[in-house]
Amino acid sequence: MPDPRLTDLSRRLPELRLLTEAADLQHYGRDWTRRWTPAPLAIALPSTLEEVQEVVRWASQQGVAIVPSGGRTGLSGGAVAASGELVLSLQRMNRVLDFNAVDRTLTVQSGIVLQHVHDAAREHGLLYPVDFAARGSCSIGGNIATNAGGIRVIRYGNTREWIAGLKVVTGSGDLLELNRGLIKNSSGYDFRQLLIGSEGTLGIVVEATLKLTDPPPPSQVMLLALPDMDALMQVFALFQARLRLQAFEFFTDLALHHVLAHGAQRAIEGEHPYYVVTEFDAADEAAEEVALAAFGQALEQGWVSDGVIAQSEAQAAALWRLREGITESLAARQPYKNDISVRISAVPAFLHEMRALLASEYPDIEVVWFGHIGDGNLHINVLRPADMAEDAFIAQCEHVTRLLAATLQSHAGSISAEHGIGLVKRAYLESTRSAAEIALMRGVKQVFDPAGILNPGKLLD
Ligand code: 2HG
Ligand code: ZN
Repeated sequence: MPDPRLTDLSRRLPELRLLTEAADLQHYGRDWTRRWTPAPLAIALPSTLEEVQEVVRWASQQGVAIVPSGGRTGLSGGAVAASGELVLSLQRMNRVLDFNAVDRTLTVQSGIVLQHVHDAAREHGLLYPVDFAARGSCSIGGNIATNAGGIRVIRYGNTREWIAGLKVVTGSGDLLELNRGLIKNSSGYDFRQLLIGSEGTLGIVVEATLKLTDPPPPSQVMLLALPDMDALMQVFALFQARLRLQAFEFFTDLALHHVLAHGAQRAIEGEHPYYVVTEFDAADEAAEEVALAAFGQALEQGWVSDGVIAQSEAQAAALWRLREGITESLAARQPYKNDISVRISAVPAFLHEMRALLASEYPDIEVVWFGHIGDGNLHINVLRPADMAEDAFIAQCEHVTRLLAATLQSHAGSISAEHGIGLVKRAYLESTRSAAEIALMRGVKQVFDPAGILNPGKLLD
């Protein structure tokens, strides 16, 4: 017997593609967290924004929760549907709608894959600069929902910086056209920025107008080996003063171990506790000389112990793989993830406290750290030992996360730098946002989504 609510939906929208097969419910009901068992009611794949509006009106009348869904590469459970929700996948709404050479904007449907945005910008001789390892499968709508950051934030900022306009369907089914591509618009509350990072709880992004910029100048990629943790920020300060950085990313020897075991090529011999992959503008030989001089100075100071500079695009890609391949190399272990940030100036003190905490709380557990150290953003991936039950492991990680949240709070940091709060970090939101802020967040949610149907349970409980 088909669910009468779905029969009603099909009657209202006979053209709407709806999936209810068990394999589809599995596939669309989860993201990369893999912790929750998918259990959606059905999957809707609209092809127009009018269909999205009508689905929302139906959901509001029937009291069905909606989980907006893009590439489901999220790491915080923001796209998980484990409680009878309708997954509203934007996958079929994936077209480039417009390129405007004068405004230097690209208008896209929100289901478009990030890589396709990069390609479309490049075809017009321009750059959409937000970039990270999931580029081939994440969608721009998901990037907007989490204000995604990635590997070039140090140069270009987060997704927030690159959104000139949004079309959004609210929880009442209204279509909002936010900012409409304007550069200057001082006309009251900027709902566009409110929607960015709202994790599907205030509205469903259906279209976005993206700002594009000049393509980056020629660059070079360097891998550095560092003898200790303090050297990380010393090298960062030196390189930032001398070079125009595009990226400054770090990982530990344990991260390297996993990524090499997953097929990446070793680039520096020997044992070193920390590594940095950095990319910087290098238009000519003179620029390369400056980089080598900075490296020489770091070597003299004892802040780096070895390094290589890529001699070809292939070698640059191989160096990047050592950093970008980490998540995939750990995926089969279903790590427990923290994604935290502090101000750059607070990184050295925070790192010391964090390392002491992790060492004492996870004595026999592999803890892999890496991340965007030049932005003050660290990823901590905790690996469950084979002989530890999943429940006990999660309980242990949640206990440590509470302690980590307190440490972060004392350094005025954030429990979620770029992956979002979702389900994974909901219990720790208070460590980053005040009670007054959370009360206002609830109030805003009520205004945009009066029936409480948009991604309930994510971000706020
Ligand atoms: C990255 O920086 C991503 O590679 C994923 O944000 C981080 O897997 C992670 O914890
Ligand atoms: Zn990251």
